[in-house]
Amino acid sequence: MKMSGAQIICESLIREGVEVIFGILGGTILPLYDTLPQYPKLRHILVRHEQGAAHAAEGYARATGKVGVCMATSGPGATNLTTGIADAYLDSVPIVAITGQVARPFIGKDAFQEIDITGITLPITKHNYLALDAGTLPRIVKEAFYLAGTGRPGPVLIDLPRDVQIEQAEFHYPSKVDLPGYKPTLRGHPAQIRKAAKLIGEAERPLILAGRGTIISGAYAELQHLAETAQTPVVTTLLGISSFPESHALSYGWLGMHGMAYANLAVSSCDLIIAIGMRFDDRATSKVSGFAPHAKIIHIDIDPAEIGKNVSVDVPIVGDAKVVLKELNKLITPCEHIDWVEQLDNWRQEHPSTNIRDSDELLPQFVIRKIYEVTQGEAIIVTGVGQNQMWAAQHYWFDKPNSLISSGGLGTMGFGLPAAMGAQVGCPDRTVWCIDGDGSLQMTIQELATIVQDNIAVKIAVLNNGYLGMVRQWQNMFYGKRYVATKLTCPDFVKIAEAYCIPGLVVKSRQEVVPAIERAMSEPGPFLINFMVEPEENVYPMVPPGASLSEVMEEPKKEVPAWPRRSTP
Ligand SMILES: Cc1ncc(C[n+]2csc(CCOP(=O)(O)OP(=O)(O)O)c2C)c(N)n1
Ligand SMILES: [Mg+2]
Repeated sequence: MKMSGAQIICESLIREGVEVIFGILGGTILPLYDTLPQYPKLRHILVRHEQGAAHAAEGYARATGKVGVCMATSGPGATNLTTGIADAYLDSVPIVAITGQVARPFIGKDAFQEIDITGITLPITKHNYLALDAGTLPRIVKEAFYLAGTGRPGPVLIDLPRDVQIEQAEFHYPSKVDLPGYKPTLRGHPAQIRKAAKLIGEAERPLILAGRGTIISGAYAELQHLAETAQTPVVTTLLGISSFPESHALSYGWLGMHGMAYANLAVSSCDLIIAIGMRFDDRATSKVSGFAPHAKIIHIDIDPAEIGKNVSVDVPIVGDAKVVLKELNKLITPCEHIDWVEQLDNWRQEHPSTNIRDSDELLPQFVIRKIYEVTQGEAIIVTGVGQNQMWAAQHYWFDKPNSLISSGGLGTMGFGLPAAMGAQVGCPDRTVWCIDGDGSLQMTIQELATIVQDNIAVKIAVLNNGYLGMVRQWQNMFYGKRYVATKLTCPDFVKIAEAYCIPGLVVKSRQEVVPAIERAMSEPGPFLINFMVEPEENVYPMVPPGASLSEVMEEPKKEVPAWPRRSTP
């Protein structure tokens, strides 16, 4: 049956199970937009800036595990998507970005709004396509979704010249892809898995490092089984948070620059690391030569390019985390590491890392803890970038699988609000809190209009410290306290929210915190709270840049800790 390229795209998206597209239109993508009303199953959410569309597609994908879709016109529309595409690339998030392109006869002529977006996104996509024939569109869409969502997930871009959207072609949707060069390895090599099991059996101080790959593959039960059977403590990466319940007796927080001191000490002392779906990012390892100096390393990852990239490993296993752990668990005999676990418990006592000092000031850590308490740990937390991100990761306790959404690899300010919007669209029955910085929020604040137009019930907590706080912290510690260009004047965020018809409250004291959070929770729609937090608070613990994990700096003692780390086991 013949149809237009635009119709072929819509038919193909429906066959891929797409429910929602985040986008904003323009001349070269108009034929596709003009066709959308024929497909009411495809919900379109009109964002206010294409960066918002890409992050919203990411938020949707990160929260649901499905492929997120964003759409933009050519030229500036397409280039505005690139930050979100790069963010998805570095954090292995499956999205498909569809861009309009000038009509085929104009390509290469510097036509109005022509930009070589496949060239620009070559290094930040898993793959991209310039579709030059409407007949190829079913195959391209099929492949794009397959590539985005399988193996190590990532972004794929489809560039659609305007006349290809209009061109008529036969529509047959392929039932499978034929990509001889792309066959992700899911099953780990049995001999390597046997070697890993042997090392685990011999280890005295084993440690699991769980990354986002554990979440992507849904290996929660397998991870817990391994940890419990081999009595092996679990430390996660920042993006691995919520792969393992943080209230579990074997959970020892997360490692890295702002991870828990006891987690970093555990890495520095263990004799075996079982790294699962993580890539030894420099914010996690800190100085590589000082990383896990006494440990052999087993590295399970679906992407062979990650093996040996940043640290050398003893037993590489290429495969899907869930599939590999299932096999590995068959070979693990129950064992105990009582002294090692006790050692970690002692470190946790001596270096508590997430205590909050008793203070009359409005501390950002206190705000997060109260959001945790009021939401009873049930919310999906989406963060901005900077101190707010680190405090959210430290002080909300994540027990529910896949409940933290944060820009890890790219560290993209402006990620929070649109990603929260996407997460809420993907999970309408969950409470989604966007915990943002005053600087980060201002980078994509225009998406407040989107959440109003589409009634997306995101709750927004601005940790308003009046600074580009994380950079101020570096100036404070490493640049002689010279606060160059980090002081921010902010608008009255409550008035801004009101101007968008979003109710809000300003909070200036500790007493107001809980009532404000409860008020936000009682509102059916979006709500914004502007927390005027202590301006010059620093994030601790901190491993200074260039230092080893064992050189972690803790909060200078000020006052007696207010709360122990956790009251319930
Ligand atoms: C797009 C972008 N620009 C610049 C940076 C560098 N940077 C990292 S954290 C930060 C400050 C963030 O300020 P804010 O959002 O207020 O968060 P805070 O650290 O104060 O909690 C900056 C400028 C970045 N990560 N992303
Ligand atoms: Mg700030």
